[in-house]
Amino acid sequence: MRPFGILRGLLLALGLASAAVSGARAEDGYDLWLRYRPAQGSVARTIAPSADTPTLKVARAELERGLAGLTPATPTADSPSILLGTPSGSPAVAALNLPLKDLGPEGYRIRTLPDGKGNKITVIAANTDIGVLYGVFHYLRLIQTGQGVDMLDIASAPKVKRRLLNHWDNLDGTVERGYAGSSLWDWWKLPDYKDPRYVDYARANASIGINGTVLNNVNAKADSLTAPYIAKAAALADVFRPYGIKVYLSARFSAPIEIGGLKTADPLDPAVRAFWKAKADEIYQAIPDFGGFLVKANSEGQPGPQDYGRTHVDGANMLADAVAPHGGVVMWRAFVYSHEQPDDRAKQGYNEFKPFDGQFRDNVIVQVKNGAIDFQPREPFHPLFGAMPRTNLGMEFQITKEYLGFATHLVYLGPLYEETLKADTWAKGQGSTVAKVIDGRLDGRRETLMAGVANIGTDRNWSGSQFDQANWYVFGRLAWDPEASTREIAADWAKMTFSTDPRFVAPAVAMMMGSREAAVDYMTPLGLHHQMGRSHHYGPGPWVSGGPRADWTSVYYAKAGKDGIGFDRTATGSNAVAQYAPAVAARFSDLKTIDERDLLWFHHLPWTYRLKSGQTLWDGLVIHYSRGVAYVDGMERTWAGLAPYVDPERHAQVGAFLAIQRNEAQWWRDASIAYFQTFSGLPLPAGEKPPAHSLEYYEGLSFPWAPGI
Ligand code: GCV
Repeated sequence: MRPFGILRGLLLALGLASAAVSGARAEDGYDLWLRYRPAQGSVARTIAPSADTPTLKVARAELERGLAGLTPATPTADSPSILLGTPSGSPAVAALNLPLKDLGPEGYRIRTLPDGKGNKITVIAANTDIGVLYGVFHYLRLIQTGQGVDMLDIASAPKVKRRLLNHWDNLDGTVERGYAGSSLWDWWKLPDYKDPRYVDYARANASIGINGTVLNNVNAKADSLTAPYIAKAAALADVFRPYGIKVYLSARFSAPIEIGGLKTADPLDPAVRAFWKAKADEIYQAIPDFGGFLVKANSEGQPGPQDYGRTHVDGANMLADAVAPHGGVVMWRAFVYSHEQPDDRAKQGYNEFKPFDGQFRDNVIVQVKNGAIDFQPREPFHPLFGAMPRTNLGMEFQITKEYLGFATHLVYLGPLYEETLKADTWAKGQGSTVAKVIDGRLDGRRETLMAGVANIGTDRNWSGSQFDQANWYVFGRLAWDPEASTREIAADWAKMTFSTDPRFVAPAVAMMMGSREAAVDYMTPLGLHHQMGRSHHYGPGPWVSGGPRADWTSVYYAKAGKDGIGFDRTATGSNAVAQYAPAVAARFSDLKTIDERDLLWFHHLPWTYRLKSGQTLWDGLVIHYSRGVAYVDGMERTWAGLAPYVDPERHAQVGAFLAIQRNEAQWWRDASIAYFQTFSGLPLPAGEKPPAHSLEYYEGLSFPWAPGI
């Protein structure tokens, strides 16, 4: 053994090798983007006394914690100071007369001023305590990301009112489509035992402006609405309150029968209405700031008003009336489709909801998934955006990666979210973006919502992988400002989570920004969708057919045959294009104007169709699949080169996951090509390797224990 080997052996024996060799301490990702490691060039600061409300206490504690980590030097009498507070709670803040009016209940202003004694004071002020907490996190972020904080004048206010996580967490601790361990909520031990981790959950959410959380799965159990579970939810609400986070619950529509002793859940039945009113009163008694209900009704087997011949409006308005006296809302999901309905699944949400525009109560928000099918790697924006100007429409994104490789694929979802939010609905002419629908500007709506299906669980790293934390992070930042740049957000996240060294940040951000397109390429290029394994949704399954429902198969969507591939949603097919504004419909319909990324979503085309590149559709498909695999190869190499900037523990985990992703990307490519080639009957383009195995091999793979089901 060489001398270094001997030393390394000794260190290994002591469990110190990796940390000592790299100079970085081993980390497991628990601290998320709130690591507060010493920042270069930062100056010690003192914090002026502030009022003692619960939220200001946590704001102050966070600032102390952040500064202690970021600027380890001890402040002296000459150190610049920070003043926190609201004009109503702090005479010192009031005396400054800062312009706060336009910042609303959650916005903040950070301004550096001379302190009159030859030094500087930075004021973090807001109309409410929670605004101050948000300002503190912004201030810390500036230091964490290496930006100067010596002369600040910043004002920020959220553009969306309700910025919510939706947990698909079950009462037994499992998480539907969860890939990060079990549910964080230990329902069994609540309300008596409150896991300290709940506080860290709240801190992390507050740091990115998330202000609400739906605790339980939309495939809900009525038990969540019983007294013992209300008490458990109330205990969580107590923990979250200082952080500005309200608790919401998914409500099972048939609860009046299951826990109310009624024979019906008909929303027009007076006894049913009385049940919900009493239930709302009971919940608000325990949780005075309860946010409201989220409902999945008449979708995928869930009960709903249609079971009684009633409508979504009847159901949603009944619940809305129950929570209205308490200031609550109802988020009613537009994710509805039925296999008994012969029409294209992509059209069904619009068909069911559009006729009700203007009929929902003011405290109902119709919650619409970003696309018309189901969180696919790429979907055109949902046609309901822009189509219901007299209805509050909220966005539902998926943060957990049900269709994007679970926790082990590095796929940064910022570009997916940004693509949807920037999409132009043309509802009121050019520039009527989805972002403007969501933040209420397009139609002058004030009850606004962005919801994200959480990717959080009991894994030490919270999200199943280090890079999946970035998806939670970018969701929160975009909910605050739907027009923010997801590249800049990625850069902030990378700096806070790993290193501010530009030699790390530039390649890491570049890798992240291309990662979603790579996943589209190796999974579902050129507008293909819903090609994954049955039920668990793991890995490729383009051959999935038969079973209980056609709309749960892959063949329903790709429509591959000898004549070609793709779903004709133009006027010659299902005419789903007609659900969009005429300018958008025309663009999608015309092969000359459609962006080829959506090609097979809207068109069924022969294998020999010529793409803009001049390649045939078949060659282009194969090349896209391979390009996706090559990108993952590149990520592996990039990541290997970033070892000097990352602690060994996290570096190794990301590296191992990239190796999994590399193999699975190849599997997606090979299995898809093997299957589609049986229809195209064409050879692979020159230089393309044939699939490693036979089609039968891929079809025979089975994953009964895949997570998240
Ligand atoms: C919570 C998809 C998922 C389901 C999910 C459903 C929904 O179908 O596969 O797990 O159920 O969407 O959003 O309601």
